[in-house]
Amino acid sequence: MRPRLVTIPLSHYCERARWALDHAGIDYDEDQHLQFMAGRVAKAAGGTKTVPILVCDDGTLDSSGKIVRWATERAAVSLYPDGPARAEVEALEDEFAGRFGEEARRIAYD
Ligand SMILES: N[C@@H](CCC(=O)N[C@@H](CS)C(=O)NCC(=O)O)C(=O)O
Repeated sequence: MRPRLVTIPLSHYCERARWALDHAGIDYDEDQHLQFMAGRVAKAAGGTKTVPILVCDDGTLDSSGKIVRWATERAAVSLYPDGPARAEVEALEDEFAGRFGEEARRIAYD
């Protein structure tokens, strides 16, 4: 199955997912929607109301972080360092892409 990435045009989270898939050399179809329509499409595909989501053989990955981790498992060169440094990178990633990133985009949208 060719993966389908549901996105909106202006989104750092969608760009993050695209970047990880491109880095891993994974071919996918981008299914882009206007902001106010994307939530419905994401939910219908089994995700939450946010994008990006990736619909693939492994199911529906409903956050950019899950997509990055899925992509890195398939990449020739990992996106993460080996050893204990990986946990440190993932913690920073979770912090910046978690509440901080969500609040930052809320302010930007408003
Ligand atoms: N933690 C999620 C956040 C995704 C997110 O907040 N996406 C925004 C676009 S940048 C969105 O779908 N907003 C619509 C909404 O919150 O209803 C991720 O990493 O994918």
